[in-house]
Amino acid sequence: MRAWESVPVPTVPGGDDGAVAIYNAAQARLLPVGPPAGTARLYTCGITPYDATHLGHAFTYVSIDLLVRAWRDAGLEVRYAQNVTDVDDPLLERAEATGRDWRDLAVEQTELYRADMAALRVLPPDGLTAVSAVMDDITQTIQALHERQAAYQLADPDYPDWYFSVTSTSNLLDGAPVSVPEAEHVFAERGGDPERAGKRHRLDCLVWRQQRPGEPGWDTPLGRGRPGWHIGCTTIALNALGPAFDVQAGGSDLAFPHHPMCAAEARVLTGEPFARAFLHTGMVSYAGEKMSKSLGNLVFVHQLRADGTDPMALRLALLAHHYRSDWEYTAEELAAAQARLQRWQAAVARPGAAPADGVITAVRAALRNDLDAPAALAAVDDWAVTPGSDPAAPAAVAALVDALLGVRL
Ligand code: 5CA
Ligand code: ZN
Repeated sequence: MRAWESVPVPTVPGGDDGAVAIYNAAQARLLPVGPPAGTARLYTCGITPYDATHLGHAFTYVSIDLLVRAWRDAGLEVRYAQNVTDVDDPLLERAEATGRDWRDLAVEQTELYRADMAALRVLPPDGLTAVSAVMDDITQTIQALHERQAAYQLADPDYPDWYFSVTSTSNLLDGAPVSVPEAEHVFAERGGDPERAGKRHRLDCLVWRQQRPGEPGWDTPLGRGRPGWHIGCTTIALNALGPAFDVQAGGSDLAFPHHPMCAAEARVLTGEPFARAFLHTGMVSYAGEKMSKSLGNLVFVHQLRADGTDPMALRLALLAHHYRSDWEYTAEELAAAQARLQRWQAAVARPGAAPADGVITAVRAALRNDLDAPAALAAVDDWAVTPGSDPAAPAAVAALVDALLGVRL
């Protein structure tokens, strides 16, 4: 399905040489991501469409947008796929609790998300793929896993669900940011069912769930039911990008088990790695807790917009935090970003200013160095207070800030 309207991205001179590096958790160091030339391939885990778009989501997608923009600045094309998890427990539970059809809820919330992303000038993926639209593909993926002895059906007379066998490939916990004892706990917290009787391994993840009363179901050779969470992203990413694509991105709450599960399933299917690198964004909290749908401590982008917040000020408030840091949103953050936006707007409205070369180099270097947005903002702040008389500089810096930071002044 369609994503959202793109915005033009100005070209900033001098970007063609050099690579973008991001922090690689498995190797605990910075590594270049993307090919030296040609097309970079990115998969971003999309929303589960209820309670969209809160500031945690916005931080994640604005941070990932920096990678897309840095790649483009380095002369690469970007092939970019993103899913919408419109068939999963939390969405279905919310629909049930509020007496709504899950499809209506998903459509409404996806539309809000699109409008918020467009307002924040996040460059769109090539398309959004709803899990509900690819049931045949997902079924085929599970059948292919089954043929390779990596998926099995439970001998449960009521609900013979299908599971992915985590021991069918190299250790799932290799490179995972959790210790073995933690893994089951985190797995259970994030939708897993370690206690389910009859599984071969407690971490085996559900890939196909037979229909329960009141739940949606699709008729497939696996039975009438619906897919588990991870298999949707595995299928959508492989079909859109092929194996060994450059980056899979999402919040750090996906670092386990979601991303390793996707990777393990894909490795069995293709014999190749899934993503070459993962990008995990920090968690935004509010009022002392991680901003989350289950806790309900949410600040919504559409609410701030309706209250008259300039989306560019909001974008600057998000960019003031490095993508890997966890941070707490406060109203003061937004006020500070609003003030910065006004300073920058005044600076680019000057008839002349300090030459742009230095700030272009600094912003570009900061972003190529693990998407260091706070360092990039500091470089623009410095330029804005430096006097000068270069008549071309204000427009050049406005283009720089637009192209690389996505902030239109
Ligand atoms: N549909 C799945 C991914 S396949 C999902 O996690 N959906 S979500 O709606 O819960 O989250 C969408 C994205 O926002 C994910 O990348 C998630 O990691 C990220 N996210 C969720 N909450 C926060 C938060 N408080 N701070 C930062 N990012 C968050
Ligand atoms: Zn995902």
